Amino acid sequence: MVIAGLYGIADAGFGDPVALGRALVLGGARVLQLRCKGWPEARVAEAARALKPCCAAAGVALLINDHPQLIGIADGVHLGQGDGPLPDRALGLRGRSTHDLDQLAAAVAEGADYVGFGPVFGTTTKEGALPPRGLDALAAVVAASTVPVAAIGGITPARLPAVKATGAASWAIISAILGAPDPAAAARACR
Ligand code: TZP
Ligand code: MG
Repeated sequence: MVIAGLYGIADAGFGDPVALGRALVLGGARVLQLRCKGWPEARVAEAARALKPCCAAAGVALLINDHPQLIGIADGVHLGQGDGPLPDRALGLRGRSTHDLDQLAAAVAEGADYVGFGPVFGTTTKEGALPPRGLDALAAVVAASTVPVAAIGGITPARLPAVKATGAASWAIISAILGAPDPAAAARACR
């Protein structure tokens, strides 16, 4: 499984993450992250188990945000800067959020399979998000990275051509898809 194309995020802040995740897969996401901020781990595990068959059938990599110990029930995990060490490579894909070139270098050195980079543009979805990094910083990270880069933060269909032009392997989008009346249709517009 690879990190490429639309990276959908089933964010429980926007509704039932299982229903949202299925809509994202239907809409052509190639990677799906389950993001349930503040949920107890058992409930996150239950949602991941519910999403796994649909992701497996579509060949979509299912990644769990914030819960490295759940890696075995998905295809991998996505961890932020403060989420501790990456689990063993043999257990699945391990992604790390990064915000600058130093964090990129550290993530590559620790063996991350891919990195997230952002916020590229302003976002209201992530609490405490750093100021926008911009397209030039994204392009610099893409050029320096030896692993796939998933751009994140404020990405919309209108901004997608400029994001793709940086060479980013993947683009993660939350509000422009999950805030739309028909998330599957919105996802199709972001492939
Ligand atoms: N990490 C950096 S920005 C962000 C996260 C989780 C939120 C992205 O959401 P949106 O709505 O696509 O800006
Ligand atoms: Mg985290």
